[in-house]
Amino acid sequence: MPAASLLPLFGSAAGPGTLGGPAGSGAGGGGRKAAGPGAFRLTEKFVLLLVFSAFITLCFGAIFFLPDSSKLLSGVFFHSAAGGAGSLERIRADHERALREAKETLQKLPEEIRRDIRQDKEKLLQDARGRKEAGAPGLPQRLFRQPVGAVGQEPADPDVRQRREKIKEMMKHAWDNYKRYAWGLNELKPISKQGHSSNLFGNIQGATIVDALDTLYIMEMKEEFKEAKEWVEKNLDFNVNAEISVFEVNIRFVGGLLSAYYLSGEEVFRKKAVELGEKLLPAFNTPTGIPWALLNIKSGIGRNWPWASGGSSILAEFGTLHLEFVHLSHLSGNPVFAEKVMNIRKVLSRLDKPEGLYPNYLNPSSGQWGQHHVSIGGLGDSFYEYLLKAWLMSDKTDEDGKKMYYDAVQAIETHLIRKSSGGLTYIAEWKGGLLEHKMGHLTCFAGGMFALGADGAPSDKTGHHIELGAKIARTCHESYDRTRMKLGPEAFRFDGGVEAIATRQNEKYYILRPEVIETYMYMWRLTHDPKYREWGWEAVEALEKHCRVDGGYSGIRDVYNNHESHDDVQQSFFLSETLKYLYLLFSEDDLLPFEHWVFNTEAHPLPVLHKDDGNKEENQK
Ligand code: DMJ
Repeated sequence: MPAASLLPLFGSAAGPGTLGGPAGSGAGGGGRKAAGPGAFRLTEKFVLLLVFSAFITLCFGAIFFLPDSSKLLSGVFFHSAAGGAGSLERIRADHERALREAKETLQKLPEEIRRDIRQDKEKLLQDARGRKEAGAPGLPQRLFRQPVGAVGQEPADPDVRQRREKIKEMMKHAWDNYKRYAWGLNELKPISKQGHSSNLFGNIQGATIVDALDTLYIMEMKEEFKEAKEWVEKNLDFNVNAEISVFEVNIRFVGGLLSAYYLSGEEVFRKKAVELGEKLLPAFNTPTGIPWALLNIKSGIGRNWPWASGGSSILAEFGTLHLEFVHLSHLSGNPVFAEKVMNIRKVLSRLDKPEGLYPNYLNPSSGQWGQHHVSIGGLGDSFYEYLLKAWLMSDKTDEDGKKMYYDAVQAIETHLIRKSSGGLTYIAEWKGGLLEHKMGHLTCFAGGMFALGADGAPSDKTGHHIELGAKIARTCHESYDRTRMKLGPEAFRFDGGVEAIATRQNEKYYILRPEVIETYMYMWRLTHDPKYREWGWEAVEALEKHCRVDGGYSGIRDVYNNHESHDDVQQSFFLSETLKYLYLLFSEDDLLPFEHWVFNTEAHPLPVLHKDDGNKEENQK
């Protein structure tokens, strides 16, 4: 009963004047006005009793059921009861813990305190997101449509077909031995026939399996693909206490899983890719949002390589997340991934660039460049690659990526690209304005990149970019041809009277790297000049002769030596990149065509997000 309707009755009961006014002046109140308490009739007494007991019930109800009323009661009524000692203990313990935490906080640097606060906030947000999703666990439903070119025709030419078969056989040899001796571990040691673990992946396991998935798929090695998928389903575990390289885990694991999903449509790969992407997010908890190089995926604590100039993050590392993170947003419906990499873009575009060049080191706290070292090889390389490919993957809508790429190429041409007296074009390294006339094996990928970018260059420059690609391909081929084993060294120089030759002992090794073959593949696709297939085949013969061993494929310590000294590592990128690019070099152009796919820097194909497929949003984030 509403309390207001009780009042007139109480007014009457208490006698005139106590609750006077309208209460006593109602139409039905005339007979009671002159009557004393003793004059109540039995029914009236009964009604009054009922009303009174209802009121008492209501008051107690309020005390017990209003929020926090139980605490109030226990404080007021039960304070000195038996539980009191326990709660005092608890209060004391809480107090001591708070004091301890305050002391620890005071010992921290202001920067660490700020970072902790940010991490706590991020965690709260993530928990909130998690709770929101708990109503509908998992990823949004997605209709899988296999992109064009996931499978291709057999090569028409029987010789080409035979060569391609040979490359597939090489893949089988590498895979079978990994399976036999190192199954489930990261890589294979083909001489000692056991597993090899690199600290790049912490204790995440199975790098070779995840890196090889898409190569197995395009080579139609169906049984092997199936067993790899089963391993991923049952064993690939990211809930580990591991400090990992954000870059390596992204390009190999996230990239490998994304490609495997887009080729096969198997949901497990989408789920695992997004799960891993989420684990990488705390790496972005820095004052600028430029991610740490290393991250403990359990604690979410990040740091940079101790050797990096002034605590900097590395250009090629934080600049090589874009393609994968845009796809993670596309597949998860969660914009956070794309936002993180677009912020990297913003930070970079606001910075002054010395001579238009991007130094390899950037401090994630101050947002300032470290040493002014510039390289299109190690520490810089795939940053440039991802600017171009971000534009291509966006179906050519990412205008900022495009502009940054072509401006960078212009600066590279002006300041780094030189011609040797013997006529070889090379890309030097830049150290605070001085050139080091050295080119890394890694830099050789740039031939393919220049050719791939020719199409978007201003119309008078298209041919020039293709030519530049061709010249770099020739130089890199020379670096192979001028060794005894016909495999390229880690770095070669153009000074001290040599051209395209390694002069330092610690630059003479070959670790099954793909970059030169990668450039042959792009040049072949874009020009159909048969010399690129010939050069690719020379590399196959050299790999078979010097790197193939009973237990798989191994790197070589000195490619200028008469005898092989093996380094005893079968790198996972040999299966994901070197063999895949060779296979594509001897395939028809309809397998993974460039209009529909871009390759991440580990050769994992990712589909172009076509505007007309409703992908406009991701492209413009
Ligand atoms: C690969 O992991 C990637 O290509 C990366 O961008 C650079 N180096 C290795 C292979 O050489």
